[in-house]
Amino acid sequence: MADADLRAQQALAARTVRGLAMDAVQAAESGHPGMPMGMADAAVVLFTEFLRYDPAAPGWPDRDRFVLSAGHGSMLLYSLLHLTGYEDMPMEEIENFRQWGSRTAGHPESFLARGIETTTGPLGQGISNAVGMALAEKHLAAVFNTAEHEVVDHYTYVIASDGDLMEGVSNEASSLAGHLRLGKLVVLWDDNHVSIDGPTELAFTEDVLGRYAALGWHTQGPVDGHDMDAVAKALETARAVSDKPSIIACRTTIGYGAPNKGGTAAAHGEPLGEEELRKAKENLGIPLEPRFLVPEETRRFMGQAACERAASHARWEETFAAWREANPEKARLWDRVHARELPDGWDDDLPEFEPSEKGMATRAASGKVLGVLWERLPELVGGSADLTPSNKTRADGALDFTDAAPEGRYLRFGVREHAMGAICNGITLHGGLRAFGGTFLIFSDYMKPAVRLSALSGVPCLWIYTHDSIGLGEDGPTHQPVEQLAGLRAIPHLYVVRPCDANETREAWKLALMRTDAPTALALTRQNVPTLDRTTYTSAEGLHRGAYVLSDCDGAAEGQLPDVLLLATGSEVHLALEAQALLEAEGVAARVVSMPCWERFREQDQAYRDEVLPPEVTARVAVEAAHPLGWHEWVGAGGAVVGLTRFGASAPYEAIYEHLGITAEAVAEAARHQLAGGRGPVGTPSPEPNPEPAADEER
Ligand SMILES: Cc1ncc(C[n+]2csc(CCOP(=O)(O)OP(=O)(O)O)c2C)c(N)n1
Repeated sequence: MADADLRAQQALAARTVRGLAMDAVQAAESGHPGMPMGMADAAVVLFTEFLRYDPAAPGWPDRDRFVLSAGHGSMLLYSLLHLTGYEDMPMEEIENFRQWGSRTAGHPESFLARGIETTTGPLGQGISNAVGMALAEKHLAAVFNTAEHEVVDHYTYVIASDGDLMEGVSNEASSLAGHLRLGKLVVLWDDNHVSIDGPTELAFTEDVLGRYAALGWHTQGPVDGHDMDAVAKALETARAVSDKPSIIACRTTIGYGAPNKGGTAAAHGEPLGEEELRKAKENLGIPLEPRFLVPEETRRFMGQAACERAASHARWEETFAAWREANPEKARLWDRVHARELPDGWDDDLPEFEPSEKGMATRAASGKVLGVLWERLPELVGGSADLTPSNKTRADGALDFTDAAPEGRYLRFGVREHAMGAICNGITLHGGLRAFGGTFLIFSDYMKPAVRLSALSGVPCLWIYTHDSIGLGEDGPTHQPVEQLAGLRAIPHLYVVRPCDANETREAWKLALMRTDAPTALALTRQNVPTLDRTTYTSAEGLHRGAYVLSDCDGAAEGQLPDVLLLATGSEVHLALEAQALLEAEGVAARVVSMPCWERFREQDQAYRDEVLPPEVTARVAVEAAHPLGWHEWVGAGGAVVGLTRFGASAPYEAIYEHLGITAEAVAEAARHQLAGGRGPVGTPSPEPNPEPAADEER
């Protein structure tokens, strides 16, 4: 197609996108027309000249990735997926924008329609996911490409808004992308000078491109985002820069075409209104009726463009077939990791930990298990947010991923928890890899939005959280999680696993790896905990059912029910066992239930749950060095929870446990109270107010 013709067709397509966005938002009576109208020109150039994709094979592994980081502009993505012929995006979906059961949710959801690479909407996440995708590409290229055949060679393109670039997480991720020289990452920044509150000059006046240059990026612009030649030229330049990620500032007008609302915050997040919509259509040369108009010419052009873009898929299939033929071993690995399957024997002979009273920290056990898995599972990539020695996330001899050694799998995230979360999501979403990220449990708060998105969109990352309680000791209350377990447990689809000893930790890793459609968080101790003798206690494999009877009362074999149930997770399981012994000496029959993963236990059938927690036994005590929130689901309204309703303290951990009343005696006392018909928590300290600040003269 001659250049002038191409531009004319692209302009018509961009106009169609604007029309669809306006109409869909108007029909839904909610949504964001401004961003799709503003970025339609640049996006059409990207989709018709640069992006490599195949609507007939949305999961083609070597496709370019396109991330709409500014997820509120979802109609931009939906329109393009529709116009290029993605099966999941027929016209009914466009017409049902934001309606119950549609694939066209308010913000793009990766699990609702093929072609949506990642769930976006929380600003800053998409661009940070894209860093993970670009990283994954670079690593997989190093692993799978050969001198003869390139089977991994694609770009990651992003459309990001001002809001994306205001969010801290994008800076963290962009900083790492610059450091790692992710040259195939290209960001189109919708530099429209408008956000919700009004002009960006209210709050965002920094030199964004200067900042990105300082982060090690190649920068261009501002270019006129409505000048298709300029956008195309900038994209070409960006692609040619192979040693730095690129950002192109595209100056656009939000709500382009709307005579009154265009260029203002009023176009951002609400329907234009019938009057303004009519005028905008007049302005743009779009017939007012029918709504959702797609001119035949545009449908043909976009279909044709998609076909041309997909030609690279056909070529790739040829290369891929030749590569497979020449590299059967690599091909086997490729098939396995892309299917998210584990290799035969992957869990044979994982470390078995000898019983020991001294025991070991569960973080240490985790490190040992990971050390073995690391060798067996080349799809595992991950690291820590600068706490590698503490988190035990690095296998001996693991190679760091760097620009010079992209075959490395160990990721040095730096002190960037939030970006770590989003990058791990991007890596795992990319396909072919499973990512993990480690930090202290307390700093799960610093990355919670990414953890939430991993759960929402079914991304099977592993979150490795060590230093999981007051048991970390002297670092004090700033570092001691109290409310974090409850917060994480409240995230739907996330498994939160808090193993009680080294062998449960091994099983926790297995559980997490076998879970391929949702994430798992491991909560691990800093301090040593005994390694239980599994000839005395039941097998650690019970962990796979979420909760299990670890130690029953005498007479259980003859069918005797316990008088009281003692429920615990992690390090406090050992307190429950001690309390069991105290009670037994008094003639009280207590059962200890280890409950490492509540979510998993909830999924068991009622019969198993009743077997572990017999409904007849209502005297129940839970112990966990954390906020009691949630435990009443298991102990019942009248049950007791020995937990923490205050912040921790700075001291050797044994002293903290003692002072805060998380002890075996407190558990036993609560059990006695329960058996005497008492209700609720006895033996736990009541919440303490924060200490009064010292008077000035005392400071
Ligand atoms: C983390 C996060 N905070 C707040 C919001 C709500 N929100 C949606 S868009 C937006 C800002 C809009 O400005 P901009 O990013 O420039 O988008 P534009 O108006 O140009 O479409 C905000 C605050 C969000 N989606 N994510």
